[in-house]
Amino acid sequence: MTRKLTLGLFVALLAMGMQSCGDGPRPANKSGHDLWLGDITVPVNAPYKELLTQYDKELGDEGFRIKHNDKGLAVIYANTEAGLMYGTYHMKRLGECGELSKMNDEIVEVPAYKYRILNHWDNPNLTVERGYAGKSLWKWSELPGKIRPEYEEYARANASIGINGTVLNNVNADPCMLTREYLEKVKVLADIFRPYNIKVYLSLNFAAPKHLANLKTSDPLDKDVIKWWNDKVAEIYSIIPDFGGFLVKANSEGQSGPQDYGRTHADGANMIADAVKPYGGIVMWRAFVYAAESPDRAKQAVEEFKPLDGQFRDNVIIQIKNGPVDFQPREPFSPLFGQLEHTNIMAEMQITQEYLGHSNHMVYLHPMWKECLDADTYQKGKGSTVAAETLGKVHGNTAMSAIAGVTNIGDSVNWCGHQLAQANWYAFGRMAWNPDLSSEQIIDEWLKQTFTINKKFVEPVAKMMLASREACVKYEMPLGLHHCFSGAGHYGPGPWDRSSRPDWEPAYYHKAAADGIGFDRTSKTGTDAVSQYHEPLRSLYDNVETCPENLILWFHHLPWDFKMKSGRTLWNELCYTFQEGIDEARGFIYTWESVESFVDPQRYGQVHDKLVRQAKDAIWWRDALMLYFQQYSNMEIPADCTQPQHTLDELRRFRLRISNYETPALDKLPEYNL
Ligand code: GCV
Repeated sequence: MTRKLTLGLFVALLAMGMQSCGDGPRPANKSGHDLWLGDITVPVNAPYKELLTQYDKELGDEGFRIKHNDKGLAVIYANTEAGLMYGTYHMKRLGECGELSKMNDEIVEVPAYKYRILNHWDNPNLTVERGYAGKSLWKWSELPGKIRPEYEEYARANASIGINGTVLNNVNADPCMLTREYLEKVKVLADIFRPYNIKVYLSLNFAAPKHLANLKTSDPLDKDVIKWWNDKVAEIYSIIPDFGGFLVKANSEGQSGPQDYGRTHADGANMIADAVKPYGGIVMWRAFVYAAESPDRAKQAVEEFKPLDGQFRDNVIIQIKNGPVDFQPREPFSPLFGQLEHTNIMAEMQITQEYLGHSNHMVYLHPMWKECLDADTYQKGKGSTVAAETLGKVHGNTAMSAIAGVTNIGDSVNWCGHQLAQANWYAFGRMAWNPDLSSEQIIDEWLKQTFTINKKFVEPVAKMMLASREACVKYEMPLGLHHCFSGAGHYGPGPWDRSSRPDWEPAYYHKAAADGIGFDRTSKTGTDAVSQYHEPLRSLYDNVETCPENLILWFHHLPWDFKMKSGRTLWNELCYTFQEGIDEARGFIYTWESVESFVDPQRYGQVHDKLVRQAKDAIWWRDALMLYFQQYSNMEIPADCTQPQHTLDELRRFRLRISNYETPALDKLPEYNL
């Protein structure tokens, strides 16, 4: 049977599709990777496209208009080639989704965010930090000589969803990326991506002057250091004239930074910003900072960055993770989104599923990201949503709006490790183009372009995927629990795990004890993290009566018999919420089985195996957390819940030996009956 795309997005270009490897017709893509069918060339001078001779302000540099001309032909109009390309993809998408009739009305599309960027956490040695789709796509040792077809396929896929920038290497950056040798390799990728309106960026290692030039210091105020960066940036732009700029992780998790020299984040960011400014480059400076000594990691970004508000150059953007801790299945939005007024800010979402079951679990992430973007910070009253803040609308600085997603892409034949995880890559791009699109619309588009437009497939699978994020929250960390992960690769539960740092131990976050569970972040008895939120949120979160129950253990430490809105005790509420997660994960298997006839055997089987593991992991999570917490609560798991299949001792003895660059094989995990 002909199998259609794996990445709906990819549709865009042609009436083509991506397909799995293995039996069945080979795709026409050159890499043999799991990609497009058919010819992918977009004829740039096709008659249905017209470059405008007078600049149309409404469309800007990347937007397009589709309308009928006097001959009744639908024509794409744009100010730029990029706009025409995006318009073509749009038309193709409508065609693939069976929605060409939408072109009966005029269509105007303009991307919401100016910078729509993927972040790769790829290392020069081909490992990918928190990457669960094989090795890095970038084969550095072969470049610049050998060019793999995947590079252009990657560019096309991204262009079809509007991505216009990519940071090629890990934020834990190897200084070698800035050597002439590597820059020549980067140039090759930049040249391939350019026709697709995609700029390359690099993560830099702040100590590069010491590493690469043997300078005694990397102090951002040292004149030799400043000169070194200026010269290095000039060299980069001489090789890659449209280089986008840098992403920086500084003074975080052991990375070097300006604080090593008694300087501030602003000193460091501005030094780099000044170097790239003449070339139009930008600096994305991460706010992911925390120190072991702090009593509350969730507060530290605001504590460090708020005092620096207004001190950053206008080409610096502070890149903030969606939540205040670290990409947990559910966090409240990071309060830093509502705390800066004179500083550009952007959101960083994680597309790779570090904390959501790696590429073993099917979790459609758009609802999680949208929850963050739609959240109201109330910084300037109602309507100051995270989206509005990061679009620059709250403070009237829209010129530098940006959003980043840490990718889930590797050299795996299906690109993302799980056949359905490509939906998250797709969703990120579509969201960056238009944050108002609903989760429903995006998954509908992706499924239609990737599998079939048959409703009997699309409706149940969309429903399943739409439910998957909430199910993951329920079976991993319900009611605001967070960071109960095993230190081994952040896969599976490890509420008992110990580490070299207190804030790397789950007990720092769940605080389970005889008197109850949860992190007290209230104003009177806790860390007062609630006060980093504006009213009415501050009071809402502070008061246990009004705090939303899906975040209650994020903000409150509560007794095991605390009465929940359902009338149950907290203990029972935890048990039953886990149970819902387990039941939903089991249900995903039945849904998938019900659509078997619409999917080729290979993709069907791969997804089925992983859904089975996902449901087993759901029980594993419940067993581990509740058996561990039971030591403190002395309460029983209700008889009508699935009963534990392993003892606490067995689970504690289980060791998953994986690094931060791997996902576990399905047969290396604890066995469970479903
Ligand atoms: C790239 C978390 C991850 C790290 C990651 C870090 C970051 O701590 O576990 O692997 O490092 O976030 O975002 O910098």
